[in-house]
Amino acid sequence: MTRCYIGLGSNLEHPAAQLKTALARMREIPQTQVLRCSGFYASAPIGPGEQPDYVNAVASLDTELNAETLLDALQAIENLHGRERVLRWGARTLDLDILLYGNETLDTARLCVPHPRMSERNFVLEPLAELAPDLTMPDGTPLQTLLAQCPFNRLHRLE
Ligand code: A4P
Ligand code: MG
Repeated sequence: MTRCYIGLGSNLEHPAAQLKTALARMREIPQTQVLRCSGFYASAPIGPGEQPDYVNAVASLDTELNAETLLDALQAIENLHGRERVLRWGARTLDLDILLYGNETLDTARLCVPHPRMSERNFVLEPLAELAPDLTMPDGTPLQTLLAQCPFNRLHRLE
């Protein structure tokens, strides 16, 4: 069993509803138990052009799946939400990122774990800290240290 943290994000077509449906679908992933989800946070978009605000959250799960198979399952859910990959960091109906896969560090063609940009993103670190305030990253850095160093980006908890 591997404890994982998944980042959820949406800024199109009723983002909070996208996240709720995505969570329900994540509960159907085989050999996997979704444990908890953080509150939902409204966050200012990081990315090109004019985009609506995002809704972001983090969920914890335990899985027997290897990281690539878990990614396949998450991408299948993104596709069910009509995710179109047009522009990097462009607006999206649903983004599911593997933030952490146990204590592993992965760097393959398909997967970089820990998610390479998570330490600069308060819309990832704050909901993660809600679930696991005492977490340490695979390199030994405490989550609280990353939070203290994280650049400010407008964020507010919705529910
Ligand atoms: N990939 C590599 N590592 C991972 C991982 N740990 N988890 C690969 C998931 N996927 C991973 O992803 C492109 C490829 O990354 C995948 O095919 C997978 O093999 P994508 O979802 O198609 O594209 P993307 O999300 O546009 O690219 P990227 O670089 O992952 O974007 P980010 O860094 O996730 O940023 N602003 C706010 N406020 N809130 C947000 O949630 N999100 C983004 C996306 C930008 N701005 C945002 C937010
Ligand atoms: Mg992504």
